[in-house]
Amino acid sequence: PNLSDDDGLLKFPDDLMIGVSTSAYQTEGAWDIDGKSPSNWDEYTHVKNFTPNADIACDSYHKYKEDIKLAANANFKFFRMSLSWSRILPTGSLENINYDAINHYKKVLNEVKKQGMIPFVTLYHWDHPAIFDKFGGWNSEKMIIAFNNYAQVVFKNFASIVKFWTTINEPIAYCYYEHGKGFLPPGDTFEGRGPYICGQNMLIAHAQVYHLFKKKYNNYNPNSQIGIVNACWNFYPANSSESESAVIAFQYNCGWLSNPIFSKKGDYPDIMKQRIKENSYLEGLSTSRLPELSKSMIKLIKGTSDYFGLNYYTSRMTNNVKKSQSEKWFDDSGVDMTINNEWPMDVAAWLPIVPEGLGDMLRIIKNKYKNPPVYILENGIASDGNRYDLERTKYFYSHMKEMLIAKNRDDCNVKAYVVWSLLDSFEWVARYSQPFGIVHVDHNSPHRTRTPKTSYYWLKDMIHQRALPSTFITPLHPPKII
Ligand code: GBH
Repeated sequence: PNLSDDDGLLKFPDDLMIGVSTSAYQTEGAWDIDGKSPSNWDEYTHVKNFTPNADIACDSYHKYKEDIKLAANANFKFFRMSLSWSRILPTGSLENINYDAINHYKKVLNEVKKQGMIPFVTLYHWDHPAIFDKFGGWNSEKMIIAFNNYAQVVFKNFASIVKFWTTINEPIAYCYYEHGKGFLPPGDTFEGRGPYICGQNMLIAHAQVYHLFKKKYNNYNPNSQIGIVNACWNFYPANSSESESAVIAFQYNCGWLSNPIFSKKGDYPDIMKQRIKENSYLEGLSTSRLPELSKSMIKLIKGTSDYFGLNYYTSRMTNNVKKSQSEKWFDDSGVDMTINNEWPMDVAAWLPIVPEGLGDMLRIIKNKYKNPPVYILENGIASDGNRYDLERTKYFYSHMKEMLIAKNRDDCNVKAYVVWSLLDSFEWVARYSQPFGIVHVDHNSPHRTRTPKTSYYWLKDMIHQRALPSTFITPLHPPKII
């Protein structure tokens, strides 16, 4: 399309905020400092001898002012971060509130505001006091109570400073990898059941915390908002006779925990309930492996998000398959997922680059869930480690373009686009091999020196201009420092 076609379409409307994201465990380090207890991840990385691990990570616990300044200098308006549960409640109990941690986060949050940004705070980005794993972590209902306690302390101390809240980041990714595949702590392999139980406990914990917030803390700050973030991949049928497979895949991925909150009827998607029950009976079980949500639970959960929190990274092709013998949550769908070999690949093997998937996902959300306000809270790639990160810059261009077209042409109610991530940080089991940052961090230096990449300067420029050019213009190397 030429410039005149795009005129207007590629402008950033006034109600669109651009932000940048981090998470506590991936950046803070200071794993045993100022009263913090070991988290599930500290325990796991130590037991498994991760080298390097996240004991220091980006040392953001000490270098937070520099990080916040970097974000502010790039013109970002939202600063998304998470809190470390094991810092705030080291024993998990309300009897031991760690005021050093509270004071630390007060300083951080006030710094964000002082630098002219709006803090967007996630309560739970996958790290919790390690002791909880002794009773099964999120596979136990005890976690629901523990999460309520933690949320209460956080809200009491920070609800007057923070307006934008997220309860849980990507519940399904956590549940699938931690309680299904056993890749992540505590390393359970409980496929076919673990993820469903974990997902249900998180959903209930989320809903209770939403209600707690609305009842007691909503007016600490006018127009506060609280919601959940789901990672949604988009699905394309491998051929036209398989179109149903893409619809089903959506329900097992995005719909699983979105339907109970955003649909009119509530509850898990019908196709999930039906297929998992059928599969369970075929396996000789007398009840479904997917736990049931009672009527009162369905009611409790419905509507518990002030916005649709969306992390979008990638997409898959789908086709129908017969039920396999193994019990895996995705097998229950009867859908197989593949990567189209025409899609360019990121260095992360799970991440083919499919920008149109973001636009299509936004249109699906609009049509399925009555056009809720959407906060895109993560979007990014790990390629490349280079400071002249052309691949990443192009990725942001193509995804922001899709987002703007969905908003400006199709009236999708997108309110925020938040980049993942500010820093090259601890990328979970991939350690430091997948640098998602727009700022390079030298993990070999004790200073963890930060150097902005080309994508950082490019984003700064775009946010300043509040419009994208109609075609991608290759930025200069080395970046022009503005
Ligand atoms: C997000 O999850 C997370 O919220 C964020 O913390 C993370 O840094 C970011 O993505 C980038 O990865 O290698 O086959 O075991 C995205 C969902 C779930 C995708 C785990 C990668 C591991 C796939 N992620 N998954 S594999």
